[in-house]
Amino acid sequence: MEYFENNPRPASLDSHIALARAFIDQHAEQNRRVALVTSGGTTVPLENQTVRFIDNFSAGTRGATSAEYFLESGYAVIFLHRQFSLLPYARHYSHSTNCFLDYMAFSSSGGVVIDTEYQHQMGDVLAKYKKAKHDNTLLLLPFTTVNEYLWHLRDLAMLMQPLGPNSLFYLAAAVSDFFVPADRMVEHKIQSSEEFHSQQPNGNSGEPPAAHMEGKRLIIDLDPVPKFLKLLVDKWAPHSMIISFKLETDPSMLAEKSRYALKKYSHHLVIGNLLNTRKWEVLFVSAGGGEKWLRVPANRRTKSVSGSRPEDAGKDSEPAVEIESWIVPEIEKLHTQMIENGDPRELAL
Ligand code: 9Z3
Repeated sequence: MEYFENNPRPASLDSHIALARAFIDQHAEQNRRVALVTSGGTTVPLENQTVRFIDNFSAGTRGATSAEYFLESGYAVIFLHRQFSLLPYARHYSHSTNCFLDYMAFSSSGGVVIDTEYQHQMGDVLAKYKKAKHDNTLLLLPFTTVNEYLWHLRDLAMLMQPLGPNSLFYLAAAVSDFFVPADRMVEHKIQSSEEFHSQQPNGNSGEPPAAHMEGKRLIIDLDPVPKFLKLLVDKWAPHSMIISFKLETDPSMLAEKSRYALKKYSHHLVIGNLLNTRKWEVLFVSAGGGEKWLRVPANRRTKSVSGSRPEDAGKDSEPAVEIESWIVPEIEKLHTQMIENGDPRELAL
C-alpha cells in the first residue's frame, strides 16, 4: 500500500514487533486466544520536530477497562495504546481525582503503607495484576501519532495471522480521519509572527506544506487517512474476529453510521457509542443485521458518592457498573460462535 511507502516506519516498531513475536508464540503454543486491544487517541503532528499537533478525544478508559475483562475471560492481550493514556490495572489509581499519594499512609512505625480505607479494593486489583504478570498475558505497546498507530496495526496483524480465528481485534482507539503526509510536513516549528515567516523546504512533492502561515492565519490542509479497516479485514487479518467502535455526538446518526461502517468493511461487529453517554450505553450492530443496546440502568449510572446529584448521572462520574464488564463477555460468546461455526459474518446477537 502506497501509504507505507511514503510515510516513515516508526523507530520503536522493530523492538515492539520482537516483543510481540515472543508473546504471540507463547500463547499460540498454549492455545490461548489473543486480543489486540487498541486504546487512546492518535495525534497528527503538524511539524516534523513536533511542537504542535492535532489530537483525537479518548482517555483510554474503554480500552484499558476492556483489556482487564479480556484478561479475566482468559485472553492474552496486546494493549496497543496512546502513550500516557490509561493502562489496565494502573487506571484505578492514575488520572483519578485522587493523587496516588492519597492512597498511602504512615504506619505506626513510620513506614509507608496503603491506607486502610483502600486496602481491600487495591488488594483485588493487585492480585489480578500479579496474575497477568506471572502468566505473561498482558503486553503493553505505546504509540503517539496516527502514523505509528497504522504501522503497528499492520505489522501486529500480520504477526498474529498464524493464530487464525483465535485472534481478535478490538479497535477502541480514536483514530484520526485526517493527517499530514510526510512529504507535506515542515521540519521546524511554524512561525506565527510575519517577521519570521519562511517557506520551509518541503520534500519533493512540489505541493505547499500542509500547515503554513498566510498572513496572520494558520492554514491547515489535511489529507484523508487511508481506509485501513478495509485492509485489516481483507488482507492483514482475514481469519480474525474484528470489532470496531464508532464514535458519534449526534444521537440521530449513530445507528446509521454504525451500519454503514459494517457494510463498508464487512467485518464482524461495530459497537456504536455517543461521546456523552459512552460509559453507560452502547449499540451492538452485527453483520447478520442484528442490533441491540447494552444499557446500564439509570439507578446504577453513578457510584454512590456522597454529594453526587442524580442529574449528573453518567456525566464525568464513574458508573457503578463498568459497561465493559458486559461488552467483553458478549464478545467472548460471539467469538466462540465464530470459532465453532467457521467464519460466518452473521453472528447471532
Ligand atoms: C470509541 O468510540 C471509543 O469507545 C471511545 C472511548 C474513544 C469513545 P474513552 O477512551 O473513549 O473511554 O474516553 N473509539 C472510536 C473508534 C474510532 O475512531 N473508530 C474509527 C472509525 O470508526 C476507526 S476504527 O472510523
